[in-house]
Amino acid sequence: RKCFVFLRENLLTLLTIIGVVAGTILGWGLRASGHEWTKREVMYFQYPGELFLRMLKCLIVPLLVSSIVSAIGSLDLSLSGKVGLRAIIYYMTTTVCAVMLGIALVTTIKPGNDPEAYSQPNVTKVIKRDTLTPDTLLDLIRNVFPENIAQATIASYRTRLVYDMNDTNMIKGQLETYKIDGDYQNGSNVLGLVCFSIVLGITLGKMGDKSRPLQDFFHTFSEAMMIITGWVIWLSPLGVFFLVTAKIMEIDSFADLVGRLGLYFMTVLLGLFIHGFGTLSILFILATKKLPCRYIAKMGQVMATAFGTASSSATMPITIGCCDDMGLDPRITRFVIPIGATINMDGTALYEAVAAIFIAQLRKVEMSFGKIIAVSVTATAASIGAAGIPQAGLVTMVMVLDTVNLPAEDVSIILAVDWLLDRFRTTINVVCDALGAIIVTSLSQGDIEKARVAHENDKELA
Ligand code: DAS
Repeated sequence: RKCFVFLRENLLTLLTIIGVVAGTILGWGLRASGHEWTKREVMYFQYPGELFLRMLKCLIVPLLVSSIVSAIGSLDLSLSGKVGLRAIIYYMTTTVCAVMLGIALVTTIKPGNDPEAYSQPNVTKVIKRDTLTPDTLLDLIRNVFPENIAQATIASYRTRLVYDMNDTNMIKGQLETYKIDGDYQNGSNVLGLVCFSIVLGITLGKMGDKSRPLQDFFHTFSEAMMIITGWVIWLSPLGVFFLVTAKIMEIDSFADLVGRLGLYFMTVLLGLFIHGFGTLSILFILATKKLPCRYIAKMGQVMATAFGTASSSATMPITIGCCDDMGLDPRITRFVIPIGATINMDGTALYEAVAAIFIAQLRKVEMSFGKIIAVSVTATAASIGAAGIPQAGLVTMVMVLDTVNLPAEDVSIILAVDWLLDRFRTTINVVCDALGAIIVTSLSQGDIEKARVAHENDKELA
């Protein structure tokens, strides 16, 4: 009977995990068939998965804006200020811990000191339409103030991976730097949308009863988005099945995975594991006085979707749904999860620090203490600026390489294993966001109670 209840409650998660495994098997079989798959043929396999991903991405903007605006509007302003501050402190603490852990591991294990690792670099020709200027940190701040919020969801990058649709060896994506509307932008503009939503939420809160109809609109709109999420989520098993199949098909060789990039791959995985199940668990226990395992056990669907889609933004609606199922205060989760999915990417920060120092080791570049500090700062900034889309961390890596005077095209050295590392770091990004929502809710219980009592008293006096 217990097994039946477990299966019923976790049916979708189990089906999604089966989707990932089946996709891996089919992809492997199609690769082993000996046929030289072109990007176009792979794209046809990926097509159903792409439609699933687009449905989730389509929910990001309406859900993000309506959730943040209605959450802040429904909390009294002093409470939303405290909740926001706790969330930001949690995000910064976990990201800095992740970067420091990554640096400690890569400077101890030294995966790049293996001379043959760089003997046949996977470096592809780089179309440098323009030199990368180091004002990438300024891009980050620039994105906070989008000039047009309707464009805010476009993850506009100076550098991106482009593929030749008829190329059969797709992993050698070309790095292309290009200008966007005559203006450099690097990173995701969703940051701007989050900031606009916070300002609008605070404004509606300050307007009091005058803004009640608009607050009710955003609240209802957010609930409607969550209902649609509940429908889309049932497509996850099929969606991740096709996404994983296509991804496995296009990998030209696994040799890198176990060969020259194997030690680098294991260093990043070890870091993600220690951070996810070590650092985060310790912070969780310190903050909530509870063990995280029973919460993480309820995050199966969230982790499977994050792993299958490699997109924390696309997983965001499912993360919010998971927090609702855990009985968390929706006003807190709808405030902190969209912000966390946008700026809190611990897995990405750890990975960028490790990868940049790994490449520096390959190139025999001396990493002085000052350079390591510079890598820490830019890896943190790059993870904040990275969009929650596949391989966003690889692209913002350019910002970190800039700092240690490494050429942008060196990104292509680690390209061969990035598609798999991306899935692991996205899963850690999402788990960290969900644990953050639980921690902030737990730390805010007292304030929520005080605000509720004050609200009751006001009503009695009125
Ligand atoms: N795939 C990104 C995400 O969705 C992470 C990354 O590319 O580093 O979080």
